[in-house]
Amino acid sequence: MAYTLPELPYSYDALEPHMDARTMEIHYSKHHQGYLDKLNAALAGYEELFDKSIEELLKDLSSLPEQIRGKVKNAGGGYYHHSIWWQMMKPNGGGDPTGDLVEKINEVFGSFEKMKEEFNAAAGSVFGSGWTWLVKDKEGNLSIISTANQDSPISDGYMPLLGIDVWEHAYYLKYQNRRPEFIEAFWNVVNWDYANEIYSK
Ligand code: MN3
Repeated sequence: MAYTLPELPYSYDALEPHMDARTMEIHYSKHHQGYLDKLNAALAGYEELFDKSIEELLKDLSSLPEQIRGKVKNAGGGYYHHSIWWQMMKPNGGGDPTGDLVEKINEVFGSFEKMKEEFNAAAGSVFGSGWTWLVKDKEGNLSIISTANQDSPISDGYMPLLGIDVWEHAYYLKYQNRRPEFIEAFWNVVNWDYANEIYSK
């Protein structure tokens, strides 16, 4: 069984005006689909790997045959990151953090505002293509990290609670070169329920 494209949890225009419908459509139906197709193609001849989840593959890249390791890292990372990113956003999202996460954010960063500043600065300074994440480590601590290309935080033992795709394809149609505006807009659609759910695991 090959990997499949998870359903988008809302319509293409559901995150307007922050995330525009045209970008959402292309991002999901072309880019996410493209990573999926490349991942499935890379695993041709290694069908036994379809028994594992994409998380399992990314958490243990070194166990993969060398011929496909790079492809799984890139295409598999892209497939996985978009699958979780759609869930990290929701219509009428945003606002302040909720649940147990509030206390942890205050403890680690001082306040939500401080956390946001650090996140925005990190996302704004990613050079080239990549992502910025709020992650939880194995001890349950939070930090903000950036990853290049589709390198995955889960390959380094982190669980992503929130993240932002700062590849140009994520914002160029609406925001052109104004990445900081796109990053700011993200906070209006953040799905804190998702972040809390992962944090509590
Ligand atoms: Mn993308």
